[in-house]
Amino acid sequence: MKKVLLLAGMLAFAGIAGAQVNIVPRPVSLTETSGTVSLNSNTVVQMNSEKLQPSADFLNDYLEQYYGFMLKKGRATGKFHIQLSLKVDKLPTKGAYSLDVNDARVLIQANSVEGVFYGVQTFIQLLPAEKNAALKIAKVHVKDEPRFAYRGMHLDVCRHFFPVSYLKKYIDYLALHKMNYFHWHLTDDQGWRIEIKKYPKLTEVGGYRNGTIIGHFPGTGNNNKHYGGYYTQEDVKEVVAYAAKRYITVVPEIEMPGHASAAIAAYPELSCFPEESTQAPKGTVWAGDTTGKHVQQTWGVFPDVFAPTEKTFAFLQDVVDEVIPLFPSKYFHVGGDECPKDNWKRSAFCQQLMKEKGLKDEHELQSYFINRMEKYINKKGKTIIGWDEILEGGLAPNAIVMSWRGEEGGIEAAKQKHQVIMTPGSHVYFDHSQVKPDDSLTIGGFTSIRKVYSYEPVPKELSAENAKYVLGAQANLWTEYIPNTNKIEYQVFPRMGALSEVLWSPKASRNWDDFNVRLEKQLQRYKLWGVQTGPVVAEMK
Ligand code: TNX
Repeated sequence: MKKVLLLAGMLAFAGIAGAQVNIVPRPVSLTETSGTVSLNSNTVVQMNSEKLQPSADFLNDYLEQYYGFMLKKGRATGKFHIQLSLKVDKLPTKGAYSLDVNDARVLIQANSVEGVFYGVQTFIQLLPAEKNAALKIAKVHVKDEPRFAYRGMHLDVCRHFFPVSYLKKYIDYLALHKMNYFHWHLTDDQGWRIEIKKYPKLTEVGGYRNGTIIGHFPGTGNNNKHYGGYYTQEDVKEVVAYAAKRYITVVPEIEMPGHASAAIAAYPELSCFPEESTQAPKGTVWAGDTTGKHVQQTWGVFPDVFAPTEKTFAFLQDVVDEVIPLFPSKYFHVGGDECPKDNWKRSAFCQQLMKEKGLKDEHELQSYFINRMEKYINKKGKTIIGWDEILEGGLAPNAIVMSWRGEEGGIEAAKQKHQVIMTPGSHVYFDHSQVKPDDSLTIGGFTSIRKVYSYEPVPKELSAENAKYVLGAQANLWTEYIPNTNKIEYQVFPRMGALSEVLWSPKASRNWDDFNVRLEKQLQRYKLWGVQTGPVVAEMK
């Protein structure tokens, strides 16, 4: 039995590395038989369930966009056709599918709608990567399923703002890589980006800044340009619905208690010191009024954070009340990172509160803050996610931890039997440079595609039992140095290809040389999509 499996594995390997078939992420098994079939505008796409419409639509949109035609809908009459099929049998994993191409038909089969959608993504990669090429398709048999349940990409829309039309494109890229979570970082010091009807100033005031530093922090000046934007609740619904048709869950992030300058600019009473003016960090040049509270114009971490008052909790609960109905996701990200404790230390109110609640330091005060919000959010049926700082001072009972300062937070949380999502700065920060020296302005760091490819989301320190708490991983795209969508793509590609394989494919099949062969074709696909990618760099350090 073992021998047969091994042989099947080797054949699959040979098939994937062959000239025609180059799938990213690498499927669990793929075998190729000789010969091809052809696709054209007379080919019928047929489904056995209305629920598969989003998969058929995605395929047709792709065909139309890149090859200029759509498939016919309806019943195939014995001719070559594409069959999408939901089949109630117990395939092992959510998202599992099979794809079969032979002379009679293409059959994509799964026991979940997601599975069929992933089968469509693999099928799309059998198409030529050149526009308007003859649509000859290899005959293959694929059996596939994802390794991790959480396969995410993040986008910071606060440091720079991107329109809904682009978010849809970004979501399409995720879908094409079989990713299933979009972490939408909606609030930060440099902009509050989601309409909250009860607090209109959050976006009227908090959505805009008077300028932005020029160049690398602390900058060589300020561009003095009024900058910002926000999403209405209607926009948010549109993005969430678009993602849902691609089986991508959108996770909103509302930052607390730190990274709150924009909210405080709108409502100064949320600060420990409402009368104090916003400070610009040393060496930075400020644009406009220097008195009163302002949205930040530069990058970093700022001391003016939410005061843990009843007023703040009432405010945040109101915000949660408006945000939750917009997002079907069972997760709600509360941030929790980089909250300086300076103001809490100086504040008589905070010190008194700590005494009353028996909190021994400001870390425990942060923990109190997150715990309170968790309770509120749990009551509404949602689970919180927080950056790994939420471990400090004691983890909220049901929280999921996003480990970003290396793997330690993830290891610790898993040992405490909390679920974790790995996003370590060492391997999956797509704001870092992917080439040395930098060929454009980035935040710094060096994370080549090979380094991303080498990433193993389950830390070796975890026992098999604790490893079960690792839901998956995510790459983060912080946009301090990403002012436009071309730069997003330059930073994201080709690294997203490597990440998709880390998250989807079996650990045992991870092989850089094999990936490199398939990457050639993947780079051609990126070109087809009109993406300008960053370079492929094999150095690790
Ligand atoms: C740290 S990762 C941050 C962000 C920055 C990023 C830059 C995290 C939870 N916080 O606020 O944008 O570094 O790489």
